[in-house]
Amino acid sequence: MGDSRRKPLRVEPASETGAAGGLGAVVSSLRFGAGGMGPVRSLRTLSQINQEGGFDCPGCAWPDPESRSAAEFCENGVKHVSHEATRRRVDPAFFARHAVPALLEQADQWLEAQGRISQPVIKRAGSDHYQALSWEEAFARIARVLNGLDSPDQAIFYTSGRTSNEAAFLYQLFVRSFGTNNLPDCSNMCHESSSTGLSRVIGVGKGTVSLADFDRADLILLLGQNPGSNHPRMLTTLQAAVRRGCRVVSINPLKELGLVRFAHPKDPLAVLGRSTSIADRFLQVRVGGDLALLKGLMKEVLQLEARRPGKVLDWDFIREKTEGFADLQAQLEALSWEEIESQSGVCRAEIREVAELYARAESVIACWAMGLTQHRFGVANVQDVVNLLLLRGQIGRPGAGVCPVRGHSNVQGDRTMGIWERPTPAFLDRLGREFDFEPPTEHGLDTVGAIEAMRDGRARVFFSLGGNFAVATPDTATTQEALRRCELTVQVSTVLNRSHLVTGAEAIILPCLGRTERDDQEGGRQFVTVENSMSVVHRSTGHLPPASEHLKSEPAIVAGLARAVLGESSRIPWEGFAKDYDRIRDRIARVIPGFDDMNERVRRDGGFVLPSGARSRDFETETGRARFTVNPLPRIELEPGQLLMMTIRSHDQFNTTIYSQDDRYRGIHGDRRVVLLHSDEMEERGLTDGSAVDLTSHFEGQTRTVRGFRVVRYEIPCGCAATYFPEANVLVPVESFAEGSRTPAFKSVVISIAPSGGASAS
Ligand SMILES: Nc1nc2c(c(=O)[nH]1)N[C@H]1C(S)=C(S)[C@@H](COP(=O)(O)OP(=O)(O)OC[C@H]3O[C@@H](n4cnc5c(=O)[nH]c(N)nc54)[C@H](O)[C@@H]3O)O[C@H]1N2
Ligand SMILES: Nc1nc2c(c(=O)[nH]1)N[C@H]1C(S)=C(S)[C@@H](COP(=O)(O)OP(=O)(O)OC[C@H]3O[C@@H](n4cnc5c(=O)[nH]c(N)nc54)[C@H](O)[C@@H]3O)O[C@H]1N2
Ligand SMILES: [Mo]
Repeated sequence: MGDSRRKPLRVEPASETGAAGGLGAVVSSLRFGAGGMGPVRSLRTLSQINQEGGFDCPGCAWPDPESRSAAEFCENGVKHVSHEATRRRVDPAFFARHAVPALLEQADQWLEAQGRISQPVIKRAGSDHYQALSWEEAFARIARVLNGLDSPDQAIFYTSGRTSNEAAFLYQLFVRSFGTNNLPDCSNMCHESSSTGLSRVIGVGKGTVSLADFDRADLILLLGQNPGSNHPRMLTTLQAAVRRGCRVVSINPLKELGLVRFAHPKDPLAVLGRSTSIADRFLQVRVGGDLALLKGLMKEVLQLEARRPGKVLDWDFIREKTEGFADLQAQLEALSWEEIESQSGVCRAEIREVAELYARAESVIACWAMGLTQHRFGVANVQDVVNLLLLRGQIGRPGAGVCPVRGHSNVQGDRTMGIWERPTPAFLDRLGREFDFEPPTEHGLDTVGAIEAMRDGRARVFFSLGGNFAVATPDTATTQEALRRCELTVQVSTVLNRSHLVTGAEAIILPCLGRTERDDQEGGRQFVTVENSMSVVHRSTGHLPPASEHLKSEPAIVAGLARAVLGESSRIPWEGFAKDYDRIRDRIARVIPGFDDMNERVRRDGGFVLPSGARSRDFETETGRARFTVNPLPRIELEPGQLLMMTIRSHDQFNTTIYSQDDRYRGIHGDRRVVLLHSDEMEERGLTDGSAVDLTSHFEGQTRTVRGFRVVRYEIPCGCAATYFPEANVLVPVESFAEGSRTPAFKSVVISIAPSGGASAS
């Protein structure tokens, strides 16, 4: 990661970056696909993405349309798939050549590009090298350490969001049979604020819309989301909506290109350069200014109602299906426009325009992602979105509702399967009855809690089913130090990453099959299932030959480990589960509501939809009503010179997997260690384009610093800054998280900036 390898930074004006999608995307995805996999293999693989009988794209959780095109994938899906289908291998010879300390010097992008891990390996205490070991030895070793702990709660079992329903169900069953609820997952860092907020106010922690609703909505709000890069297939849905007259409003500190100009890559006209503008209104909110903005919108809506009584609010719905309206009304009336405008950074006239659009629309969908959830007030953000919709009864009817757009392709399914540190008593009861044991009832550790427990020596073993914990988490220095304190760290992975190098005294890597690969077990060829962002459960079947003969599937790894740890006395038929996943699904059907006849229903084309009361206004809250909530409007207090910084994804990464140093849609090339600033903020500090700066974050008297970032002039509100995830994670304090959901506040980091080499300002 030394500066000698650093490429020159090049920034293009946004007007020259072309349209999102279009020819640029086709060229970029084919270049990537052919590069890693070879042209024939890549065509064969790509033709199976998101098709009936094919595999679910690991890229994101956006649903597949009923009438699928032959190419139901996007530029970024191609990158994720070819990353997995690469021909390069990380084998024991690789580890013999490269000692762990030497690998630690390499950049993340280099590590991930080394290819698929081909055999189980172990780094013994005191050794600098990983060496091969058999699966039996690996399971036995892990079992010995786990069974030697003073308490099962000294072990942590993390999950990333690509794990299938079958693997996730077995995993939580194993972990609870072992005796702990320490099941943190990437969801803790992602949509936990959505799950928490939605459960409180509408009785279910998931979205309420289906893809068909997008064909009927006449207004779609996009809050804190960049679908052009992170959910490209969603642009196709939005484009179709726009073409039939639906309005789209983007609420974001950045004017993301995908929403401004979008050319469908498979649309010939688009290749010739004609593009659709998707968002026809853009509210450039300050980072963290959404609560003020949403309250401003609601205040205007109440005014419109006062002018046209009975024409704007849905009084029948409010009376019959909700509670708490009067308190919300009182809060909104008491708020001053001065406060709303200064906190949101958006003027009243612009807020009124969008409020009028909202008041006139028949059916409204609100979509959001990390721009709302990863804040100190992430849960409140989500609850205020619901408040806005409830005013006009925009939940639980066609063309309307909430749509938290999920990240990892099965992050929603993993939670449905019981990957949760705070399981409900009802769930534990059903699980215990089905498998004849007593699951632990005490709540376990979430992601932040896991870091703290390892840091403080309360946890001694860290096991990870996928993901890249050492890099994806906040407070990189603290987290990595915490991991190093463990006795044993274990990673179930496809490709090499930094979490294999930042280890406990002993470390084991268990290499697994990926989505694209054939899964042959004693009971024949297997498929797995996943649940998308809209609660559709469907099959995913890989077809490529496995990257190595030594790989095991995730369900087989969990089953093998469970037997080794729990011993012959465990009456759960682990071996049978690994042989035939239908047997796992039969149990899921008996334990988890909504999965009856899972094996039969999931074999139907398109799978099946999980039931949800909120979709039919049957709100499963304590009172059976949807709840208006009064969320206080926090003051964002910055000292002179300080900025509020968000950490965001570039176009060319999947979370911690970095494909290149470019961010094509934002016109930034060659460097990711950059900070985006408004011209006025640069001028005030005497900074010019490309100036080298140090960034220091401030939290409860603590400071954290990264050095040598370069300044990029950008259209971002004054008082704000943006950097890339994960390069800036060092600056995010582990104790800074959302109230109520404990989601790290990755998008509200208070920083100051100083020229590199100089003294830190403020
Ligand atoms: N290609 C690709 N696809 C992905 C991923 C990937 O890394 N690469 N990651 C997957 C995962 S796990 C997830 S969770 C999703 C993430 O998808 P997104 O949530 O779209 O990802 P982020 O880059 O974190 O960006 C959030 C957006 O929120 C805006 N934002 C930041 N702060 C605020 C704020 O205070 N208010 C408002 N209104 N907006 C704000 C940013 O400008 C940015 O446009 O994508 C998934 N899909
Ligand atoms: N600053 C900042 N930090 C953030 C965020 C942010 O916006 N800003 N976003 C947060 C969010 S939304 C999320 S979801 C987390 C993501 O956190 P994680 O899910 O932990 O991280 P990923 O980078 O998605 O994990 C990538 C690794 O998963 C492994 N992998 C890939 N496919 C498979 C598979 O099929 N099976 C197995 N077993 N392993 C596989 C590969 O080895 C790869 O290196 O990061 C969070 N961190
Ligand atoms: Mo995520």
